[in-house]
Amino acid sequence: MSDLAIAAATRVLARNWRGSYTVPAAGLYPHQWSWDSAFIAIGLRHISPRRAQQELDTIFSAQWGDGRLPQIVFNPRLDVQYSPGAAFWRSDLIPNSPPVPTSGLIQPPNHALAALLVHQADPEASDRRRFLPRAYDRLRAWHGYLARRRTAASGLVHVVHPWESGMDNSPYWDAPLAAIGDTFGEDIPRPDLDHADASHRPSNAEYGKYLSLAARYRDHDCDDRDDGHPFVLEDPAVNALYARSEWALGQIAELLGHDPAPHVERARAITASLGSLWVPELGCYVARDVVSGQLQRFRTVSGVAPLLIPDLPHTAELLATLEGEHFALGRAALVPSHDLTAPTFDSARYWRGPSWFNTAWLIAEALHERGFAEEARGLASRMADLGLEHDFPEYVDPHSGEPRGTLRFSWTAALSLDLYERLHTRGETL
Ligand code: 9WN
Repeated sequence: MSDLAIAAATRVLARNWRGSYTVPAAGLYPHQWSWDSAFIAIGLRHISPRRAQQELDTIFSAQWGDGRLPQIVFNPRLDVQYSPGAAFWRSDLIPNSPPVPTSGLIQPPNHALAALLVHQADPEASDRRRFLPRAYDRLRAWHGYLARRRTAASGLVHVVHPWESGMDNSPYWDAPLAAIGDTFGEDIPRPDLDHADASHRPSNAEYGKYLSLAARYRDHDCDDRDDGHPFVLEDPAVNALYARSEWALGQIAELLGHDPAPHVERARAITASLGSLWVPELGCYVARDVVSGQLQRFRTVSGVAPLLIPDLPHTAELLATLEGEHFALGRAALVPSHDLTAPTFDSARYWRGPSWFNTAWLIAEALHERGFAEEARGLASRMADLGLEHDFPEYVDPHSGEPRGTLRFSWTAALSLDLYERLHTRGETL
């Protein structure tokens, strides 16, 4: 990446900016997405700390009464361009929903980590606008929701829909979705296929299950009290981000003169609970289907994401898994979303093989934090270059590095920019 590249990434973020938030991609994703906004804020802080704060403030302002941060905040004027949209969710009819139309689902909790990084980019600007105290209240309510409504007896947070994991068609979800009889019928709206190749996207069969699960959750008022809900899964990356974000909340608490101990305790408790998802033969964590009790024995990028957590017992094994034949760190383009050697691997389709820039950023950050400086630097600089080379693609083929999905994707631009700034402008060791 060069100055030219910084300008190109900045242009993508300007093009996708909608006045108070950034859309993930102009055509395919025309609304605000929760974990996208947190990743985008991490890059925006280098362009404008004020805009990065605003990005997070906008998602916070759509917080539900129960503390959840919604997967999507809709722009109702663009409703037909994305499915399922505001008319499907009709969130105004659901108790606890905010005044703006949103989805009832959630996405992974990366927001506290983003809020801390945004604050640190310009503490004075943050203090002037009282960003951190405001964010802390919102984030405590958000994590409170996860603890109260989404934590099972195992001590782990569960997702009730593949979309909540952010890794929508991961092989983790194959068996749990197959066990669900209901589907949405034949008439499945797919406006996404106007913007991306069908072979890069989830199948119609998967969409049928996605829609029927979402409709069921909505029809139970999204209240998390539906004991028969057929999809309840514990995902390693969701829990890793939750734990990492609790560590970040602890740091935020300290900066604000509050007691960090409750956050550190919660982070440690999640880390201990994650032990039940560790599979030694695979050398990584896996997801558990709470309904069937079965571990979903696949190697995915989610299963190596716990490397993000300080004091993790399996750090060395995770690095070995990343560097081995399954993820080929340093040889494959970025970090494949799924095991390169698995029969279920598909180099083009969404979360079943292609490498994504947000997970590459998380792994680079994790390697950096765990002290694997050379590996972190290698991944970070490849990521910054690859984004620019292909006009900031949504994901890439892990063998060839060729672009897949849509282009000018916001988190690709934002996170490439972040790594470039840290490596070259600030001279971080990353
Ligand atoms: C459903 C917006 C989102 C990302 C997800 C990614 C994809 C949506 C979709 O796009 O999911 O939320 O329509 O496919 O899987 O991680 O947040 O970029």
